[in-house]
This record gives sequence, structure tokens and C-alpha cells, in this order.
Amino acid sequence: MSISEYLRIWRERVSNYLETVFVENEPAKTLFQAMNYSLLGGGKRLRPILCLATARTFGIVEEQVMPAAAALEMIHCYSLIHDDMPEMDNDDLRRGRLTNHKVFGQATALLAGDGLLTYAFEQLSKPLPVPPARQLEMIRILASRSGCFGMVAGQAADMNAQGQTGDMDVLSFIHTNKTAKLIQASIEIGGLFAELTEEQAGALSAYGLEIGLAFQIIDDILDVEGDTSILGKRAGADEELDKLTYPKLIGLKESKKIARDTVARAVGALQSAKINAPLLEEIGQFVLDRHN
Ligand code: GRG
Repeated sequence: MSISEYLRIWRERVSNYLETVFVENEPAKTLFQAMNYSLLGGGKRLRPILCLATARTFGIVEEQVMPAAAALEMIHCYSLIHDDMPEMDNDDLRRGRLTNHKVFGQATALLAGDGLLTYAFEQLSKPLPVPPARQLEMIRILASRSGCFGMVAGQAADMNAQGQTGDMDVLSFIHTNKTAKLIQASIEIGGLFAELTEEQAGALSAYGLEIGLAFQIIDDILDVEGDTSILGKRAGADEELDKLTYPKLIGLKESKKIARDTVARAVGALQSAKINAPLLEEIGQFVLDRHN
């Protein structure tokens, strides 16, 4: 099976699972409609797929991992809802549709993000077929990578850097925290379904961080070179908001080279630990080749 076929199949299966999570009940019906609007509104499902693919690399079947994979997508969707709001990036378009606050209003969008964020942890706390210590570690990793020492800090630094000259240290902090840590968590959580050696766990962490960094470099590049209709979000937004990005700091050509080198380091980390992971290697290539 080609990697694009693999990604298509699992994108669909993750979406099917997510459709079963929230029933749109009264009296908070609008809240659940808003949560489902963003959770079920497309997207690559990269974070859940990375979680499933990592577990599969160590022989764990996807069915066991799906609740954790779904929790990762909930965190991601919450971050997109909040990121699009007028107080942050002020975007009208996401995944080819109107952003959450444009459809439901700001108050409901804020609550929909809050609902997804907190339910992700409820979901990850439900019984899973792993020893309690490993499940607790999954919860800790998700909190730490997405919280004020992770994604939220990255978003804050990203906002602070707008309109500033900035340097590579600041940009690295933004990319590592805003984007790479949640992607890293997806791989680490997938790995925690298996019993790994310290070396294997370390290699997965390193792979996850590097893949996450490459993903954001490509995201910066696509904002310059991409097409709004393919991206499903407004191209050129970074320049408009005067964001600190790789192309702004070092140009497109050098940015592309660094993205390639970063994926090579990710794959190298797996190979050094003798992890046979063709799937994860191909997902690395997909991160470089993607158009949206
Ligand atoms: C607590 C107010 C508050 C904010 C939380 C909003 C936020 C912190 C962080 C946002 C982080 C963010 C939006 C990072 C960008 C990461 C990124 C490249 C998103 C796009 O991911 P894709 O391409 O999207 O995987 P799809 O649509 O395919 O799922």
C-alpha cells in the first residue's frame, strides 16, 4: 500500500471514530455543534495517524490506540479554534470552511475549544489496555507538551514576536513549542502502548520532535508558496501579520534545505536505535512533500 493510500484510509477511520464521540444534546446543543464542526471538519489527522503508526510499528493494533489518537486530535482542534479567533490570528477560513467563531460566534468558539481541550484528558483517562503507570505517563506527556511549557507557550511567543526582528533562537522556541511538541507527544503516546527500551523511547522522542519541527518549517514555506484553495486556509497570512518565520529569517531555499535535513535527522534517530519503521520513515517524506 502506498503511503498516500495509507494516510487516506486512516484519515477516514480516525474521522469515523471521532464522529462517535460527541452527541449534540440539549441544553448545550450549540456547544456540541461547535465542537463537532471543528472536530469533524476535515484536516489531515496527522497527529492521530502518527500515534497509530508508532504503536503499529511495535505490533500494537490500531483499535486499542484509537481513543488516545482521538484525544490528540481534540487538542489540535481546540488549538486551531482559538488560534483563528480575532484576538489571535483572526482568520475566516480553516480546512476550506468558515472558522468556528465565524459560524458560532466568539463566546461559543471559546467554549468549544475549552470543551475539546478538557474532554481530551477525560478521554485519555478512560481505561486503556496498558499498565496504569504507562497511561499516567501518556496523560502527563499530553499535558506537558500542549500546556504552558509547550504549545501554549509557543503560541504566546509567536504573538510576542509579531512585528519584531527576531532571531533563530526565538524562532526555534516558537516552532518547538507551538507545533513540534504536540506532534512529538503523538509519537511518544503511540510508543507508550508498547513496552519499549529506554533507547527506543528516546529515539521515538527525537524522531517526533524533528518531524514536528520539519512540519512547521514546511508550514511556513506553504504560507509563502501555497495556494489558499489547496491549503484550505489563507495563504500569505504570516507576512500580513509580520510573523517570525523561516522564510522571513533565512529565505525559501535555505528553509527547504533545513526541512530536508531535519527529516533526515528524524529518520536517523530511528535507525540509530535499530527501530525498523518504514511507515514512520515514509510519513517523514510526506511531511516534506505535502501541499496542505
Ligand atoms: C489557550 C487561548 C489559548 C490558546 C492555545 C491556540 C494555541 C494555544 C496554540 C495554537 C497552536 C497552533 C495553531 C499551531 C500551528 C500548528 C499548525 C501547523 C497547525 C496546522 O496543522 P495541520 O496542517 O492542520 O496538521 P489540519 O487542518 O490538517 O489538521
